[in-house]
Amino acid sequence: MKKLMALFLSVFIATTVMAATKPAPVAPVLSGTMVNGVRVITVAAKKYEFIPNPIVVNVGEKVLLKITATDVDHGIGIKEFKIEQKLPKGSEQAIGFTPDKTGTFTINCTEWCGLGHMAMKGKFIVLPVIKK
Ligand SMILES: [Cu+2]
Repeated sequence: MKKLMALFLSVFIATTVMAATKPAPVAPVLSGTMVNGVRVITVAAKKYEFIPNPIVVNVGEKVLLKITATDVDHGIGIKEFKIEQKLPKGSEQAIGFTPDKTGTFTINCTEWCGLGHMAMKGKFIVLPVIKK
């Protein structure tokens, strides 16, 4: 009986320690800065990525992406929000919209930009409004 108690206790301690050391889930950090109620996010498109990645916003807030292709021509597409914009090299393009649904969406490059074009993707994360 003592052995059983010892076993039970050691299992209990082990699971408690494991639970305590398990890293807490990291909440995504919102991108950009708020300017007069608009979330303004400066984005760079370059072979073969979008920076920052992911781009994180809140649902229902106005978003302004100020996006520049820095090396060659690129494009940005987020089909769930009907966004498709050519990004001529070196020319900042402003894209404003208000995300109306939550989730994780794929950002695609929409202009052929080289061998890595098909893999040039980013994540666009729309967070739900957290009720307090
Ligand atoms: Cu491309």
